[in-house]
Amino acid sequence: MSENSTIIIGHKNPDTDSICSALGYEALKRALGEDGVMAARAGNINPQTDFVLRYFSKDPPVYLSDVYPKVRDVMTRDIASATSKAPLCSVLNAMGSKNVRFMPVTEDGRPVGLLSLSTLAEQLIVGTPSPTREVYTSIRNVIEAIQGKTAYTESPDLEFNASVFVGAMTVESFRDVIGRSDPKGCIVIVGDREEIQRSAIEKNVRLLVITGGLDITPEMLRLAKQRGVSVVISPFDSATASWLTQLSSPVDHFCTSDFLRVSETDPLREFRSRTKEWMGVVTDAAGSLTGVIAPSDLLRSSGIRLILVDHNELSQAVDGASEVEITEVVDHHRLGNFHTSTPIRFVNEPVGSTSTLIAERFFKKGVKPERGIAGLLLSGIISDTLMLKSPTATERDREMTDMLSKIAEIDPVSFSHELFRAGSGLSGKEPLDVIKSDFKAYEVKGKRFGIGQVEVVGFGEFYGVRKSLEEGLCRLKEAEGYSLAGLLITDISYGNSLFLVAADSEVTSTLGYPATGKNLYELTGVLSRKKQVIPHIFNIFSKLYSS
Ligand SMILES: [Mn+2]
Repeated sequence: MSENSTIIIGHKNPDTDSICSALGYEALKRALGEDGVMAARAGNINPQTDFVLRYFSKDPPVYLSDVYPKVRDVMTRDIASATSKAPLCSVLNAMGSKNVRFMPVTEDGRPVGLLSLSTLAEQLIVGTPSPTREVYTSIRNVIEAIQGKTAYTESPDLEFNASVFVGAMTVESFRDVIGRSDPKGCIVIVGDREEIQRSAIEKNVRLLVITGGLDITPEMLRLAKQRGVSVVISPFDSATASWLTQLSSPVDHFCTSDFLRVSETDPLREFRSRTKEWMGVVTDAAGSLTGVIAPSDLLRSSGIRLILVDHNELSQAVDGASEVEITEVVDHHRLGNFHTSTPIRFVNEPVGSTSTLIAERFFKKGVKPERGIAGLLLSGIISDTLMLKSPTATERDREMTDMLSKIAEIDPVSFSHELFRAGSGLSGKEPLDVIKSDFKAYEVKGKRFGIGQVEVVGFGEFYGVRKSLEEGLCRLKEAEGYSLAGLLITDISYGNSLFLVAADSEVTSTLGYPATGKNLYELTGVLSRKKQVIPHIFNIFSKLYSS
């Protein structure tokens, strides 16, 4: 999902109308010059829709399992980072100039640590003396840190474990202290105290730092060269030079490896409950550092906008829809509950399909859909109105069917036979797949029910699989806690339906449909789940569970 994209998406368990209206609306918006518009789907393509897409050589829209805002939608990408071996002092300089208090530390582009000013302060100031005496560094790093001038160096790039000694004591004490250390690990920092300088050189320390910008005598320098002792002159006093020598260590000695690692695809809501100060280091799928995320980023809009087609209830919408901005709705179903903070374009008209509404908008805008898009929209109308036989079909659907079939250059009636044949086929499928292929769930008075619909040509095939479908409905009812799970089997050749249900006894006893077998009802002349079945079930639930 790119930044600032508008996603046009139909309901979960998408049917042909919701897929085709989304693709049609995407085509219209692009024709009108709108950028960043993308059709998507919230579920698998059913066999009928698959037939339609193949017939008109169209790819299915992108599948989105959810639209929850993710870290990648709000994270800060343009950040400074430090490589693990960089001297701490230069990293601190960079942090100062960028005015940041955290900096990710990387090795080969992957985050290995996080340097934080507050923990660094603890380490450097509150730390016990012995750890701060120890430095892992190189002579070159020390020179950079103390702004030193080289008098003589040997192996300046070699990294070594150093103990830092400040020669602020008597020669006797100094010999005593340094005598206990490996001279090749000693950095001695001293002013113009020649006895200490001489003593250090005679001990073969690795590095002698002379502070206060004071020069070394030629004799002492000659001795140092003889002994292979590097000598550097720092403009700083001994205390400052000692402190800065600590800062010459590679940054990975100071960063913590215990930091918050975040993936770009992590949902944002996981971070909303964090109350303490935090900073997440963000990586891509390959594990490379791509940015950081902090509490202030959460205030930023994810930039994702949704256009809902063929539904307006959040319970039917793609997961996460409630957490992003919904900018538009184009639908032909009953109104469900959802609220917006700003006015939006909300189109809800009692026509047979959403594809009708999209097709009308094409013509109203003076845009002629290309042949394939006209075919898709025609398919959406045919599918939802059962080739205009459903009582939901209106004059407007008929008119769009005429106009679209001319552009698509197909005969709608013979095409509709192919379309419904492709979509049916009850046998040889998992019963739950049949039930869920076009399934809608609702809630009334805290009770839930769901009804699927399949189109068939004649009921013969249905009776062969009736038992397994009934078992499937029972399983679904239990799993989802429905008071009623039903399947409407609609014979499009005669315009009749059978209604197979698994329901609580108080529901079945009030259904009022003529039974034609156990849990099976005959709904003569019923084609529309939306118009002829759902309102009835709503009424029953409202009365049954009113208290
Ligand atoms: Mn529809």
